[in-house]
Amino acid sequence: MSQKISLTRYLVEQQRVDGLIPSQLRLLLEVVARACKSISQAVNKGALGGVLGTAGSENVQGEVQKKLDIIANEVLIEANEWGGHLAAMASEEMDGIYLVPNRYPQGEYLLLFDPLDGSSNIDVNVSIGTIFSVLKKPEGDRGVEESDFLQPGSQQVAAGYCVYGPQTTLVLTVGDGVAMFTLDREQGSFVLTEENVRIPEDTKEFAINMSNMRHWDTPVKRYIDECLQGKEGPRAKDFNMRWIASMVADVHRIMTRGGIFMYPWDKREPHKPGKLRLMYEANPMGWLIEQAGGAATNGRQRILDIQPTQLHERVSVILGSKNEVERVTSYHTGL
Ligand code: P6P
Repeated sequence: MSQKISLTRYLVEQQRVDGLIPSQLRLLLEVVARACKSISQAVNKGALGGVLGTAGSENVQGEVQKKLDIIANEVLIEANEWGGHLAAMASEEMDGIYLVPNRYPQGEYLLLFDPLDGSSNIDVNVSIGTIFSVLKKPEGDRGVEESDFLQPGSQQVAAGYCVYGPQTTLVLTVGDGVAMFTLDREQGSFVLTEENVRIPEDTKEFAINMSNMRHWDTPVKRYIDECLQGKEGPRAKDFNMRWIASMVADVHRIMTRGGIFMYPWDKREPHKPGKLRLMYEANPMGWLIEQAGGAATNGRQRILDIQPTQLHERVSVILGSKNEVERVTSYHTGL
């Protein structure tokens, strides 16, 4: 049987071979992975763990918080604050940034996360996940401020997600391709199960919430309409549709077999550029998709080139198989 390579060994070898992973970053990634294992345990308990249902509070987005949203957030904060690898954290579930307390050593990284993405699926036992993004703290001895987080996605030094589904799978990039690790519950460790992940440049599968069709902008309506016309239409092929309403699960399917995921701007809240958040959803997912040979835009611009102006800003997201994303983007730009 081929030898199992643990996440720890993978990261040590990546550090040794190409120096892409300084020791502080390797520690950070191992701590985040350990936190995801704890979150996976809590998710798997479900009703038996008393973790289902709402927490009776709202987050900064004005969304009702589920108990597991808060649990996952606390697990990530407590796991990461003492290790000396971080200066501060930011989360979908917290209004402002979280500075590492002075009683702990300060590190050179900033960690951003959506602790539990897809919360609407928690109580119905459908896959959910954790998304995270790592940036470097700007040089200098001054304390970290929120503006230090406002870096384009192209500045990320690591990004990943952990999907809590039939398997618990951690998907990670540090800028040298994408690797997948499956949680071996008997050993309690993540084991390398896929590396150099590649997304097919073409697809026959799109993911979008069709109930919003009447609110979409013309380019999105045109693209989906052409897909729905199938073989008889301009695409000359039939398409399939998926929508799990959990970005992590939809993106994981695309990482595994290709496809295009779209959560575009729509007329319901025209002042908002989109529903999904740039800093801790679109940026990490966009980098992972690009690292696997796909593309990620907001319809007009590469996601990773967007200069953030607010920590919780939203963005229109079109990502996945390169040729499909480029087609949708061309319908927006006319190029
Ligand atoms: P809708 C989950 O709440 C989320 O942020 C993403 O994970 C998911 O893709 C999207 O929202 C689902 O949104 O409007 O279809 O419920």
